Amino acid sequence: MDFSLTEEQKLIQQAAKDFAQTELLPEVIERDDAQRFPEEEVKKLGELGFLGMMVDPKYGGSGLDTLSYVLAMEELSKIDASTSVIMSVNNSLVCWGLEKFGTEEQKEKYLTKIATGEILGAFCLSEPEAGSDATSQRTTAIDQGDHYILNGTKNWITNGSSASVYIVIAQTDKEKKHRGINALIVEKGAEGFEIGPKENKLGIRGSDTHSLIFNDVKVPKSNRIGEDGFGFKFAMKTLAGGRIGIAAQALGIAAGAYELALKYSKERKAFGTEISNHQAIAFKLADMHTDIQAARLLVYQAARDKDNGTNYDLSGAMAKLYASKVAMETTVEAVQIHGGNGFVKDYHVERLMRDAKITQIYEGTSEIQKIVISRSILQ
Ligand code: COS
Repeated sequence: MDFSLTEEQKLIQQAAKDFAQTELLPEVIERDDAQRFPEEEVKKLGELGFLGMMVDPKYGGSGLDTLSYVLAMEELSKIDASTSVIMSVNNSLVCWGLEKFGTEEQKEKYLTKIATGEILGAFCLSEPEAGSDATSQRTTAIDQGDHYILNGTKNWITNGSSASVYIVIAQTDKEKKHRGINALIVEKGAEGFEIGPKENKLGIRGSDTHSLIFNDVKVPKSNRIGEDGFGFKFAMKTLAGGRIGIAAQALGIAAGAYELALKYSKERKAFGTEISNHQAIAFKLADMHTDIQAARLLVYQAARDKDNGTNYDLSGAMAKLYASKVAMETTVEAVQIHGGNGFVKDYHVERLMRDAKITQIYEGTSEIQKIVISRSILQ
């Protein structure tokens, strides 16, 4: 496996690193505290082409590969996982699905604006009673000839209030179970579409997470993505790629916490020497470094699989499962290395620890990844 980066990939990585340092770092603690959406920062991300990284330039995207996207996600997530999830959802859950399965009309109308960051997109699958058990959709999209009537509630939607376009998964024909599900494009402001209150979260507090309520919302049939009944497969295929983005986010969170812990351990003194000279700390750093590199290889491999046209259901699930575990473990150890300072906000690691947890939950919990992995190896 050769993961040597091209000049272009190195440039993207550096651009993301610079952006994170100059644009995200200065107010990241305040945004987390106040649960403030990074509006200006996201606008700039769009201008730099980070919101439609893999989209064909003819639809306003940057035309880059998945590995470039992963490199950018990693760098941004080292500093600000709230901003990186906004970017991840826009790229992998909205742009990718629209470009791959949308009609030309849908691409021209929606993708071109979402890929440039002029507007944001959201992906709406989870419900109060259908998160992991995604086939049990209670939201209904009843066929009325030339349109659908959408009713139901979606939960924990990233970009919930900041998006302008929502891809909503809903059940059209209950008898057909998952084969009766559709994916519909719903515009903000549609009559009967209400944005619920913002969630008060443990981590990624700068991203806006909302429930969404649909009350007899009329959606034209031209806004359905794919054939009738394609919605569940659409969601699964889209999430398979989304998981690579979240794996990269987890990797970045882990790497960010490790870098802070490494630096701190060389500055902080205890028992007459820098704490990095104590084996108790040095061994923690050795474990963190090894785990992060192993996670990085899995994440890059999944990205490569996607770029090479190889099936990435398995590699993406393994990358997410492992990188999110490493993110959780590494951030806990980074707080430990910082001691009392790790427990206060100024040192950033407590935030990274809070942010890490969601990577084991969203876009398929770790338990769901194990279902995907075990089914794949046992088939
Ligand atoms: N790509 C394409 N199709 C897929 C797929 C994939 N990665 N995974 C499943 N499918 C298809 C199957 O082929 C099957 O279709 P057919 O019956 O036409 O062959 C259909 O989807 C249903 O699959 P399955 O029977 O495996 O469904 P299960 O109910 O057993 O659930 C899991 C499968 C658990 C993998 C799925 O429900 C899942 O991923 N859940 C987690 C959802 C999630 O990530 N939620 C977070 C919300 S977004 S933040």
